[in-house]
Parts: sequence; structure tokens; C-alpha cells
Amino acid sequence: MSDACCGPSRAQPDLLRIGSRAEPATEAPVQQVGQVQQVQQVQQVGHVRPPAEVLRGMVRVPAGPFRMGGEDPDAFPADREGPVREVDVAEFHIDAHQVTNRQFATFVKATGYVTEAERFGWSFVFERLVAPGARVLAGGVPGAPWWRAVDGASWRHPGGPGTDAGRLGQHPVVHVSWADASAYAAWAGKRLPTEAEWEKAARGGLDQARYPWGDELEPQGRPRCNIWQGEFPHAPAGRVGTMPVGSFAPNGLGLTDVAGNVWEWCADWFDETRAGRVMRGGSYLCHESYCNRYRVAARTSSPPDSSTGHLGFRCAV
Ligand SMILES: [Cu+2]
Repeated sequence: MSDACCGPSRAQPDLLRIGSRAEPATEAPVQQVGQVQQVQQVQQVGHVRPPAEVLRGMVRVPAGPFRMGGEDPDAFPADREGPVREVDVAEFHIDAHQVTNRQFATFVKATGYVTEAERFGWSFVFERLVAPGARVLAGGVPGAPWWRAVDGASWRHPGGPGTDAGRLGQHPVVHVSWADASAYAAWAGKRLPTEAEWEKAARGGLDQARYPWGDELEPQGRPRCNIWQGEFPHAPAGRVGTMPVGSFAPNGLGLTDVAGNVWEWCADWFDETRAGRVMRGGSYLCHESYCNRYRVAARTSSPPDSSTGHLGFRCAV
């Protein structure tokens, strides 16, 4: 199983041509400096926020150890979910829901922040969600033919020009890179959760359950998360794409959508190669028949500058 399934990279071979078109080598260092300046700027804006305002909409996760990881026979070995180990985590707070388009729009309005997808000029969109008439720069990546590099796709235009995040205010923001998510977090007086924090919160107080709510995918026949319905990637049996945050019941700690809807960036590197940052939780594209990474122990990664229509984040403090 390739990482490209869930985390396609801007640098994948058949996309190099696009990368060089959108980002000439002479401009690359300038862009990086711009990104750093943007982050410093938003940090200054964020530091004046009163604690009560920062903690609004967050849940407290008490200090203490939990059993992290899993040894599920269905897991992809390369993901390194195991072995199960006890991890001690200090008290922290975490957003009850994924950061929404409305919240991200407030940040952009306050800071003038420009996301990496907007700088590159394109982002990855799932084939069925590409806006009619949008220009597709490249179709498919190795191991994941359903991704389209779409000209003008960004958090503002999740399916490309003609689609409007303004109409999706309560949906999770998508097409944000790791730096974009970190910049938002800094502005909000927060940070990205560590992977251990994310998993402890997502488990909702349960020990080694398969999902954030227990071991059964649909207890009493009721869906508990926004994942792919039907056979992937063809013939969806239901709707496809993001849903408003909190559309399903929260876990034991009050967190919603820790399985499905969109993947969430974590602070950590995925492994010692430092090629990608950790993503957790799975998305509306995950399905048992193909990618079962909506299990609570599942993990994958994306290069930090990548962005897709199924990857967002929540913050911690
Ligand atoms: Cu998946």
C-alpha cells in the first residue's frame, strides 16, 4: 500500500511538470521566506488572545498514560501502528471539532494569510468532486488514480473554480498544508496536537477499541462517521465529500469526526526519514474494501507542503 492512497505528494513523478510550472526554481527560496514571515506575523497576532477565548470549543484531556497504537491484522505493516505501548501524556486541551471553513476564513481575513495551495496554484481533488469546467493539470498519481491536480483548487475553492467554501461554512477546511495548519494554530493561540495527544483524545477514554466509540463500525446499524459508502472508488452508495463538523455523535471525551470526514495533520514527523508529517483519522474516501485507516490506531503521512480535498486539522493547547 502506497502512501499516495491517502496522502498524494506534490513531488510525485508525473506531477513534476506541474510543480515546475507553478513554482519556478528561482522563486522557490522566496516562497519559503514568505511562508516563514507569514507564520511569524500570525504568531504575533495570536499571542494577545485571552485564555478563555482560546479554550472555547475545546475539551480537556486529563493527564495520564494510555495504550497507544494497535496490532490489528488488517493494518498495513508499513504504517507502523504497532507495537502497542504505554504512553504518558500531560494534560492538554483539544478542539472538539475539525477547524471549519468559517474559522479559517476569519483567520485569513485577520492576517491576509495565503495558503501554500494558493501559492502553487493547484491542489489535489478527488475525481468525483472536481468542479465542472475546472482545468485538470494531471490525472492520477501512482497507486491512486482517483486524484486530480486541479488548477485553482484551494481552501476557497475545494473542487476548483466555481466551488465556494463560503457555502460550506461548517464543513472542515481542506487544501491546507502542514504549514498552513500550523499558522492558523499559532494565530489562534494554539498548536497542532502531537500524534500521542491526538490518539489519546480520539480514543475517548476507551482502551484499545477499534474505533473511537467501540469495536463495532455501526453499533445498532447506525453510522458513526463520514467514510466511503459502497465499493471504492467506483459506485458510491451515498454522498461523497465533506460533511458539516459534528454530524455524528461525539466520542467519550466529546470529540467529533476523529474517524472519517477529513484527515487531520499532527505535529510529528511520520518516521525518521522526515519525508512526511503524520495524518490521523481517515477521511470520506476511506473504506474497508480499500483503505481501512478510519480505525483509531491507523496512521499515514503526507509531505508537509501537500494539500488535498480530504485533509484538514484540529488544534491543541
Ligand atoms: Cu483512507
